[in-house]
Amino acid sequence: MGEARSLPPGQREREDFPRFGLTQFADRVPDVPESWRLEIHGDVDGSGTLDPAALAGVPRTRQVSDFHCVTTWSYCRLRWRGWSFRELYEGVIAPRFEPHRDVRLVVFEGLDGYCVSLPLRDALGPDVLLADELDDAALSVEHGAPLRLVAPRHYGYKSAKHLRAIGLWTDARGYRRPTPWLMDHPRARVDHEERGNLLPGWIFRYWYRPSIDRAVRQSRDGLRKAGKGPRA
Ligand SMILES: Nc1nc2c(c(=O)[nH]1)N[C@H]1C(S)=C(S)[C@@H](COP(=O)(O)O)O[C@H]1N2
Ligand SMILES: [Mo]
Repeated sequence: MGEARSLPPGQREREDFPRFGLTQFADRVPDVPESWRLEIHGDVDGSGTLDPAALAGVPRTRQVSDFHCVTTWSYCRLRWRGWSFRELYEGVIAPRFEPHRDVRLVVFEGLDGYCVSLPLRDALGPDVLLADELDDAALSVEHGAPLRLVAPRHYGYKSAKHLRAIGLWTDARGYRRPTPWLMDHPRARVDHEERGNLLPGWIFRYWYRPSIDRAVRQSRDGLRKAGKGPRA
């Protein structure tokens, strides 16, 4: 056994990093394009898309971070590579797309139809990345190719995979939540155990834990049925 690690409240370390998600997304494995393209829309004056060439002036960055799913499993020391969302926002998105001054919500939209929001102040946090590499390899489809969000201080459901668009909004009208309101905390901070709304966070532990094995199986079967993995 390795040295004892302190995990956030209610979390348990897993030995593997499974493909994971809501059951309704298990079978929606997107066809991964050769290269990514991100539509930027919402309460912005500019319009259009970003691609890797548009990020040429933004330095690439590496980050080692732990990943905490709201269902209570954690996987430690993932090695991501990509771009800091803050640097991308300040260096490219803000000057090019001119978000309205009172934009406060960022909506991340996936090729599989998944959609999740973070307050802009959280998305601009120091360790939020758009990642295209994991553990020194191109991001695989199971973990969100071609490009995904990595927001380690927030539960995993905020780290949208397979990004296709980012919405910048002054309010929540551009947001269709992926789950019932009860399960979608606006911030979902791991160290505050913000697992959901209304009830204290720890109550959700006992509700989520029994669902993990089944969700892992369904996610794995979804990949198989799509003929896309998992990697050996
Ligand atoms: N596009 C998309 N992003 C998603 C999901 C999803 O189903 N689709 N599931 C979320 C959930 S609940 C978790 S825990 C993580 C899982 O990331 P992984 O599959 O790389 O382990 O992705 C999050 N981002
Ligand atoms: Mo999750």
